[in-house]
Amino acid sequence: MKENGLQDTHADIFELYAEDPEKADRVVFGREPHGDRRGFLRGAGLATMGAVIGSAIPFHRNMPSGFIPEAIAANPVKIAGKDGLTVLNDRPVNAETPAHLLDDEVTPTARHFIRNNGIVPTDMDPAKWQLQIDGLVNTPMTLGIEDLKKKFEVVTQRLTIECGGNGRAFFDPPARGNQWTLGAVACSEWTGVRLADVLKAAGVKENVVYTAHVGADTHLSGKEGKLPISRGVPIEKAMNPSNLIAFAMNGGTLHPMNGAPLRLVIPGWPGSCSQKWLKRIWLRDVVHDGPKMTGSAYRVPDYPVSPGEKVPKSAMKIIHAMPVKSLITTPKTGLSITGRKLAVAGHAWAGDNEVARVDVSIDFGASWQRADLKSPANPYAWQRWSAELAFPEKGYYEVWARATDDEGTSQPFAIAWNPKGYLNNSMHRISVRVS
Ligand SMILES: Nc1nc2c(c(=O)[nH]1)N[C@H]1C(S)=C(S)[C@@H](COP(=O)(O)O)O[C@H]1N2
Ligand SMILES: [Mo]
Repeated sequence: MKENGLQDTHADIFELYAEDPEKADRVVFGREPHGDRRGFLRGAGLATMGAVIGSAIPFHRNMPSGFIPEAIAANPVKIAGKDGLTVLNDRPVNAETPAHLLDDEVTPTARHFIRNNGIVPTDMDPAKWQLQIDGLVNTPMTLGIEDLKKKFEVVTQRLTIECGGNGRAFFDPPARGNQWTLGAVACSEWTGVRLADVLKAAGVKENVVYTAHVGADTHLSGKEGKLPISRGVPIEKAMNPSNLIAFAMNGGTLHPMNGAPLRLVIPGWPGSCSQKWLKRIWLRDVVHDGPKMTGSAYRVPDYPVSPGEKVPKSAMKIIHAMPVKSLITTPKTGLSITGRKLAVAGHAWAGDNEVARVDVSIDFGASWQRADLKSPANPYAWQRWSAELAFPEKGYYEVWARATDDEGTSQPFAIAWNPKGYLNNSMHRISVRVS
């Protein structure tokens, strides 16, 4: 087991073969732009396959396109304490959860996605952990986890965290960054103290406009003192009573990859606001300018752009709330059924808003059927929806789901393209064959 929790190098290709052989095939074998036949293993693909296998492949010309070498098939990547996640990268570790494994109302720790920007800290001892609250406060504080539990009310909440880049893989033209498909989202049950209570105890000065969050992870370059990511939120958002400084996840300790032993959970906004391995909250009188706060990171154009359009930096504004979105978590896409009826279900969430309705379609959006929708367990918990479908005859169908928030905003069919691949809340669809 390597220090980062992965049991294998070249995790991306291994996992790609395990989860999406066709995509792996394209990556390794190269795509033939014309004709139905893919190329032979060659060039970069051959080198990659060789590196993964750990040696040259003398008879590589005989390997059929799409072939999964046994050495790869027999070696799926495992992250300790995680189950069924698709690993996108191993340095830093990034892994998402297939939609059908997100069916639980409360996402189990083993299924909570991982988005790391740097190297996970090695020392996560909760007994020694200290959180510093400083900057523009009346009383700077240093608090251990036991201090937090003693001094403040401990609360448990189901809170949705979604990466700002979830859905980036569907961008055309593509956007650089982790190619998340659907599963960089989760709603675990978090236990901790309210960020607002801690800030009030420290005494927020009049001139504070933004928080700045610092974690204990280190930069990929290994440069000392260089932070991989340090984001913040406007003080008004920071004071929302749903934000937690969390020391427990689903009734247990935080998973090491999800920020053990202490993290922020700022639901409804990009996951990047929820600093893991939390060491310091610094209150500032300017918009925080830490790594991934400036330039075009976590920013979208302040006007609609066409796909591929160049956007001046000055027009890129910081993302606040995440948009309304839903997932179909049951059944898994690609299902074949013999009857005419099918139960479908999933979750919906809407940034700082509540979801008001979910509709489903089996005819490519020509008509819609209203789904049953539950109220959230608490603010910022995703909401369970379900529907009973009846297919008129045999054939190929797609089930589409569309959530609408309490301001009347619905999920679009098309992606609102932006240069960095954020906020893809286009409708989720699954395929169903009825025979
Ligand atoms: N210290 C630290 N906090 C972090 C990150 C990180 O790389 N380092 N990644 C952020 C991003 S971009 C996201 S989407 C969430 C993901 O939380 P998770 O890995 O627990 O799912 O953590 C955020 N907090
Ligand atoms: Mo993220």
